[in-house]
Amino acid sequence: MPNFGQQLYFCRYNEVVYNEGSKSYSFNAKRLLGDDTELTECEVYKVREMPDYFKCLTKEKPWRNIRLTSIQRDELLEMIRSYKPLVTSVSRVRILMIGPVGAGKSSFFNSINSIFTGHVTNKAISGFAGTSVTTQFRTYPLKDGRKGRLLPFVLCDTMGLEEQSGAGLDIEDISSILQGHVPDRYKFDPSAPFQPDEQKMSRPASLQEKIHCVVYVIDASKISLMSDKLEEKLAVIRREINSLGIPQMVLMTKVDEACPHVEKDLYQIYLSSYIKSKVQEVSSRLGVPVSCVLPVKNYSQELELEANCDVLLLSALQQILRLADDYLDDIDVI
Ligand SMILES: Nc1nc2c(ncn2[C@@H]2O[C@H](COP(=O)(O)OP(=O)(O)O)[C@@H](O)[C@H]2O)c(=O)[nH]1
Ligand SMILES: [Mg+2]
Repeated sequence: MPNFGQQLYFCRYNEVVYNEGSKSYSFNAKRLLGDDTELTECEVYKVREMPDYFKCLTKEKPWRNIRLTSIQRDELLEMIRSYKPLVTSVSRVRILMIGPVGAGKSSFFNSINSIFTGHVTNKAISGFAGTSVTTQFRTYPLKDGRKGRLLPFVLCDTMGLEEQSGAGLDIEDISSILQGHVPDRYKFDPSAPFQPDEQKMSRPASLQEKIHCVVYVIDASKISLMSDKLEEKLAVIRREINSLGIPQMVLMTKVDEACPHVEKDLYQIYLSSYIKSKVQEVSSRLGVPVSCVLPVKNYSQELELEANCDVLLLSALQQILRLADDYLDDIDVI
């Protein structure tokens, strides 16, 4: 007999027909179904108490020390505008975004572009279409203001990562991108990896053309649902990137969808024990340190910029630039 524990109630036409607190249940068709042998459906509901970390915001101090104010935003903006890559031969740091379809890669570019443009824009196509909406390799330089000068970084957007081999972005494609061989607007072919131009391959790409930091983009509410296959694929990619010495970090997107407190008020993000637990989960599943997992909320439905949202996005970018600098510093020594 199935064991439903101590509290099992059966109802028939809204009347409780069985509510004994016994541990196991013995089936009595007459009592339970009124001798109806043509039972077409039986629904079983389980009522669970909300986990504590979901119910409450921590009463202790915030788990990260970032103030989500407009002063902080202005400081970050200034710092990023005046940033110069550590090596003079590199004028702009190249950042590669990798992640499953719909995780928010294109939206991250749009969000950063919006902040520097001064209003919400949607230059990179984002949205849902089952498989990847983005099929081209796109490198997006960003401008400071509509007619402003170029900012010191380039965001590279890729096709989504899919768990099956032969679908989505391939490890060989990633390797070619990292080494700076894939041109802007190259259209990926999921059934065949990028074929480099023989002539171009004979000379290694310059440091300026290579990738200086890899950012995994992961949806906070999907991390628990990530399949073992995709986790394995990510592990292979990580090993390849590690072997090239390129730094890696994680952008954990859609924090608003993951936690109801954060959805209501983004200021609560560093008080949410749930988001903290998700950051730890992402860190252990992807094998990157907790300090390299940055929770963000991309602009998706908003029409106006908000300081708290900007601070999260810009501090993630600041972290990326710091990692890229460490990499360039290392290369320079060699
Ligand atoms: N609520 C919310 N929605 C987001 C966030 N980031 C992305 N989205 C939405 O998720 C969908 C997929 O995003 P997209 O950037 O196209 O994902 P990509 O396939 O990784 O490029 C879009 O409808 C976005 O508006 C976020 O932080 N919060
Ligand atoms: Mg996209």
